[in-house]
Amino acid sequence: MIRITQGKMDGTGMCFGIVVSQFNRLITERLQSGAIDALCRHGVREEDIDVVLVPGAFDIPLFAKKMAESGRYHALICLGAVIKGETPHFDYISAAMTQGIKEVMLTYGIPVTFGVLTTESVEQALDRAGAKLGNKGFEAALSAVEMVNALRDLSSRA
Ligand code: INI
Repeated sequence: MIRITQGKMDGTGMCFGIVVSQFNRLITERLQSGAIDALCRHGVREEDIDVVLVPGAFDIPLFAKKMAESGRYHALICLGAVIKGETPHFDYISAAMTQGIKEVMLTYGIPVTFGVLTTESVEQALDRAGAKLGNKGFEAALSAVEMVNALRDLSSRA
């Protein structure tokens, strides 16, 4: 029989850390609200959500690492907005941040989801932070809940 593992969308009893960049705060505060909304709608209690504000997207991996090290969180959610039109070092910041977030996830073995927008313009970022194209913060939080449950399911079968 084929065994299919898919995480449930139920965050009851789980604890989440959210690392949010303050750069482009108009956008990241919307991602943050989206993520908190997603968690609360899926059974997570407000007291089980910790938000850490960092200066910019480049700084996210260090704080994600510290939070993962603490052992307190079932998953972490990383939120930010790097906008190409505003920074000549867009590629460096995006690459370092992406790689850093991935490293934390694989080192600590907990889901560290990626809700960092990398866009050409502020308009594109706003579209993905609750306007025309959904809210990537909400999606990153949902993915975190789903992955925690999928990992549990997988380890219960091993
Ligand atoms: N940080 C961002 O999150 N988004 C940006 O668009 C951005 N730009 O444009 O430079 C940005 N820079 C700051 C960077 O992430 C760090 O906070 C800074 O270099 C200090 O480490």
